[in-house]
Amino acid sequence: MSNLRRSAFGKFACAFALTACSLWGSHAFAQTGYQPSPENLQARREFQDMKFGMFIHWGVYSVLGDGEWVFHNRKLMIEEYNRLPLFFDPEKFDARTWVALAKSAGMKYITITSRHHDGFAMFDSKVSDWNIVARTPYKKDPLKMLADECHRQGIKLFFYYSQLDWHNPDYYPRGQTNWNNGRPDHGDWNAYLDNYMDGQLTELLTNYGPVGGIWFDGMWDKPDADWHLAKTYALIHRLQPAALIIPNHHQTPRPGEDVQTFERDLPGQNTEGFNTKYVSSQLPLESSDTLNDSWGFNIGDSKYKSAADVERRLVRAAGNNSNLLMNIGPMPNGEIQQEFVTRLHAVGEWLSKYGDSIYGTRGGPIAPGDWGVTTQKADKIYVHVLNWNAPLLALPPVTGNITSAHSLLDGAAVEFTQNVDGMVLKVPPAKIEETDRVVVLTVAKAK
Ligand code: H79
Repeated sequence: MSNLRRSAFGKFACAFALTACSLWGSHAFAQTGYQPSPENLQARREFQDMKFGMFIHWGVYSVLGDGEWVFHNRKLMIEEYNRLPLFFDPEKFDARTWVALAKSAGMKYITITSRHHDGFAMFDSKVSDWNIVARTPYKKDPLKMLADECHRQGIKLFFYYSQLDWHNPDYYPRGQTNWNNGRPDHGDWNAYLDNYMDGQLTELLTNYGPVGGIWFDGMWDKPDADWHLAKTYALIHRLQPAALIIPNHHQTPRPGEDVQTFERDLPGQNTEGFNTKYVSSQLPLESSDTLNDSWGFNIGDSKYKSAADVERRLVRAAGNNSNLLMNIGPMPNGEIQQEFVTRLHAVGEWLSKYGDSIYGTRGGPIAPGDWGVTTQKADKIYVHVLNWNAPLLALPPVTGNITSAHSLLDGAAVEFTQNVDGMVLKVPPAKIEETDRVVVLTVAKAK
């Protein structure tokens, strides 16, 4: 989605959110009585430990270099869009390179579009021929190659799955993103959910080995529909109990859901106008964003975030007890543009020095502020000083005695005082281009 789109629907989104809240107030559509399995709870903890993931938007839309909403934005007809797969032949796609890039960036998981709102399956689906193997000259299943490679390289793989479908006639009645693209004015909604969608989810959770989870998107297109969530969620948890359900519906989580994700926002912030301010205290949290201003490959988008910007976002996410899922849109030939690669390498370089203060941590005991955030792990509190120019930093009290403080980067001792009112740190002066000054506090175990 381009920045243009985002600014255009801000107001509409608010009205939409209110309606959706009232409709979803009851848990009628969720997996009632859901008790996460031990494997699922373990997977949630592992998810929180990973902290940093790679989001990938890749589909036949990538051919046009105009983002993943191009079908809708250009109001194309079905028979016009049907030509796109004919040109999708990613001869340079190499799963090993993609997974290696994620690893070199310090990312621990990948979430890739198995199908976006165009409904086009980027995997070998028997449910419909609207898929990469049946319709493109490539004829292969990149998700299978990616899954195998992720398993080899120790990266968890999650599948993004759009519940919204602009192509299937059974997605009927159509939702608020509807336009006349040549579909008939009738369709079988139950068949769409129970056969088509659940059928594809069964394929994804059966043919690709252990899957990290399913990242749902697009339910906001029909907020008042019955999405048979209880059935779908139970199916997923039955097929792979450890697979996490991560719905991007921008609403309060419902039973059966395992992670709360926030699109282009930190948890609880709503700068985009479509996120909820409610933050679950139970579920793992995730914040998604994109490395430029588009999700799918956009040839005209050069608004790249700097490596330092990505690092700051990751630190702020961690300080808010959240993961960061950072997106790239690979090119239609299967290559990832150099602008993304250099930035991701730089972030990985940074993480090789600062990763201790991020991976495996949870949000720290001190509320995030403009100055920075804290994370914590075992007997350590990591004070991340992101935006503070004075030599002394005063912080509120924390439980337990601080026995020592040192700079993460060089291990040099950091002067501090602690009393009932809080603590004062003498922050090491910022070196040039230092994104984050991290002071490691060791807390004495309570006796
Ligand atoms: O996959 C990427 C985007 O294509 C997809 N989610 C990310 C991860 C996405 N599409 N749109 N949005 C996210 C934002 C949603 C905007 C909405 Fe609306 C505003 C939904 C409801 C109100 C636009 C206006 C769609 C319906 C009305």
